[in-house]
Amino acid sequence: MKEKTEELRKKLSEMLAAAETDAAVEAIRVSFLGKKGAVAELMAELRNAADKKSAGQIINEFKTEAEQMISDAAERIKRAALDAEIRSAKKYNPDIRMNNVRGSYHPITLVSREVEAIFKSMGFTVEDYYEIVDDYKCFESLNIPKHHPARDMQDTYYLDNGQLLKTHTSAAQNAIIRKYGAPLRAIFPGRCFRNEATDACHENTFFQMEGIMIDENISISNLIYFMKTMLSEVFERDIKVRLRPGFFPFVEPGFELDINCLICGGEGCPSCKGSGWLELCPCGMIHPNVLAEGGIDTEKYTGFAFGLGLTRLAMMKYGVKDIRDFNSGNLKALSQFGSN
Ligand code: FA5
Repeated sequence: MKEKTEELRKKLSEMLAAAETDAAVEAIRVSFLGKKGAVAELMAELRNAADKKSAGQIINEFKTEAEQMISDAAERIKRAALDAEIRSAKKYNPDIRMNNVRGSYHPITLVSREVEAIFKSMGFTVEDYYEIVDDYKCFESLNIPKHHPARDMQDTYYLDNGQLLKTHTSAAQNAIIRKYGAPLRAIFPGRCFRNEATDACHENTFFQMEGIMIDENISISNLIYFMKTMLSEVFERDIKVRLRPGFFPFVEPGFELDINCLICGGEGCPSCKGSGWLELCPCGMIHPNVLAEGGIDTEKYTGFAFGLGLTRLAMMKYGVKDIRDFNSGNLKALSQFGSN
């Protein structure tokens, strides 16, 4: 029986390889698995066989294998037909998308990918986090207890269930520190929401990119090195920055890193609210309370964190004068920065 099924398997394989249509495969299926097909004939032979049991098993194994071979061939033909259809559609209409309009990446996506690549090349991983978080994640884990005046800096959208829309990407710090422990290098871009009065440099929905690095002996020099590298690679030219003290309860010491406004060259315009400088990337050494809340041994490890204003960075990089253009859905304005 074994030789017979081997012979049938070979024949079936050759026939299926030569089949080019559904109908051909179906004919082969009937000739092998149909009522009067090759398998049925083998079964009929079984009646007189001495080794009914083992021969029956061989036939059944062949039947299962034949079913699989036939279904694979049918799938191959279906896929080939679909490919041919796509090819012919492209031949007569090279761009089968709507009215030949090509999509393009949003400038925030472009700038985010660029910054991600820079940090990845320096050993940082890119993490993702929720947009809806709880009070603990957004404030308490960051050394901002209830009723702390620092909460007033971020007018928050609360949901009926007590959760809130994250006001800053720092809201992911605790979860990411807890997830990986130390040493750690991670960035996490994300959308943030604040109840802001909007103007040329403030939106109620905007993007930030948080970065944290925790290890032994991390100091302010490391922080400054990484900020400088990132900015010089994004802008590919020398730009003026200034570092001044800034207060955030989750860092100590904390800094405001401002960039000379590239829209007006520092003269003062609506994009920088007339100051010639734009607040871009507050940063600082992570407060020991925040490290401890994330389960880090504060005797052994220190770290820095920054909160890059990604939407503002895109403004400066692409010369967009009004931040509100990014959320406008205006394709004329948004599609000029890069195509897919
Ligand atoms: C924060 O959100 C802190 N979480 C940043 C931080 C992280 C500090 C880690 C220290 C360590 P701030 O509220 O300043 O800080 O926002 C950070 C940046 O986000 C700003 O510099 C700015 O570039 C951008 N940003 C803030 N609010 C808006 C807004 N309404 N529209 C556009 N961009 C904004």
